[in-house]
Amino acid sequence: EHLTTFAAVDLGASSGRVMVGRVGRDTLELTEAHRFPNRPVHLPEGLRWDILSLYAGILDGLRAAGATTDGHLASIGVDSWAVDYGLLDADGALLGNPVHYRDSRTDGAAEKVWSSVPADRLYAATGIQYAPFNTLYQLTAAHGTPQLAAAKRLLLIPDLLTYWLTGEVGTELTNASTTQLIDPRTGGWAHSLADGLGIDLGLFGPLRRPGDPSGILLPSVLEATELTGPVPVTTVASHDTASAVAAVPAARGERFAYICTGTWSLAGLELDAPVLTEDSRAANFTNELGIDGTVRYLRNIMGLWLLQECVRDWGDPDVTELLHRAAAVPGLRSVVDASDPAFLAPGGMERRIAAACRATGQPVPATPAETTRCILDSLALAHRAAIEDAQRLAGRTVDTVHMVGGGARNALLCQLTADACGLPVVAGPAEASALGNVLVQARAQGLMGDRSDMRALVSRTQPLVRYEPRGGRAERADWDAAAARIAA
Ligand code: LRH
Repeated sequence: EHLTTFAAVDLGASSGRVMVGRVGRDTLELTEAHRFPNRPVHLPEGLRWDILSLYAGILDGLRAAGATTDGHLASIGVDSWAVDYGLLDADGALLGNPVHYRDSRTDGAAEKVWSSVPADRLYAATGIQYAPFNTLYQLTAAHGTPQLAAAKRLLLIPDLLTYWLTGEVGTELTNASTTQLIDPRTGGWAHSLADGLGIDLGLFGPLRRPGDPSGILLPSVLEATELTGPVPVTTVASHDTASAVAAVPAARGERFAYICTGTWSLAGLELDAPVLTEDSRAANFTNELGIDGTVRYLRNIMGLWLLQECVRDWGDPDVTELLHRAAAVPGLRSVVDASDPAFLAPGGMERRIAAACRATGQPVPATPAETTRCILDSLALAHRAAIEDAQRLAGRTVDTVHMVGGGARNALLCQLTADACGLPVVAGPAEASALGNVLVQARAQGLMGDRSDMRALVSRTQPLVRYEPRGGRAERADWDAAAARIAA
């Protein structure tokens, strides 16, 4: 069988990778060419992404990818986390290091926005849930700074990296939807909202959609990577979560919910149209855009960030061993609200979790294993709430929950999620973002049919693990009781 080779650049909050994807009619193989750490830096001015080190990792990765394919790649795609951006000056040079979405500059920015555009009008115009780091609030926080004043262009992180690779500017739509400046009904900019808030939409490059071309590698990039030109860069679903949803291995016609689990848990449904009701806003559901005009109707949950931060505080113990011990701790002793922005900032996570348990009159976890169990129970509970709320708010029912992303490797989290939801969980693929990235490139070259065909190929080729819900009505009531303990 003839296979076509693609490279997927996929940047997560804690590591970046360049993956090589080989695609044929019945083949979808993914191998890692290069993985590199993503280590944000605390500068005196705040928390920043080390974007140059990430870009260097990408060049190294593309060279490593090319070394496995005689220097030939059919195309490259870039995806990363959402909302953050770099600014370019009039010469196209980067102005400063991109600000990390966990930086505190957005403290109080939302209140400032709401004083001129109330939260309900914002939601009606954009369908985006409140999160302090939405680009809209970041730009409000940056208002009047010399850096923003000097900026001629704003490029979201994958668009910035694509610009360095190709010299071309654009704004990819799925990621643009996370700025909270897109109207989800039209897929175009929310002009009057931006005007009212003094945000200059002219800073953004032209919108492009997954599947559109984004240029070809610059000669200097070909030289640095030893690739044989021309190598096209294809616009993928550049929001990592949108790429991951594109690779959910659902069967055609299956009624499914998905949970993209990694640093974050993004839990919800794929819809044809946004849900912009007041109930939906109150439940803090977001309508981000997916491939093919779909809506990713989901809730942001803190995710394994809670555990990653504790593990860092504990001096990086062996996580497999920790999860093993957590599995033996009695369940649902203490839970916290894993959607609470109080857990957003880095540092002192174990202490913050203990404080949340104390404040809700629950036992404070006494060991790392107990804290780990508390975190996983809390995530499972938040997954369940999101999936139940999504069904109610969108008027849908689901039979299966697909868990994709790095957290799909966490058997305890998958099993607890199945138990909490009372639904079977199909776990995998763990590298869903990279696979979605590759599939959209393959489709742009005519190798793929519709979305269902892409998903069927993932399902036929990738190892998946099924978790059946344990326990009956009595156990389900335990989850209700736990939820009641942390209800606001
Ligand atoms: C996950 C993710 C998520 C966003 C967050 C900023 O990587 O893209 O979808 O909300 O990062």
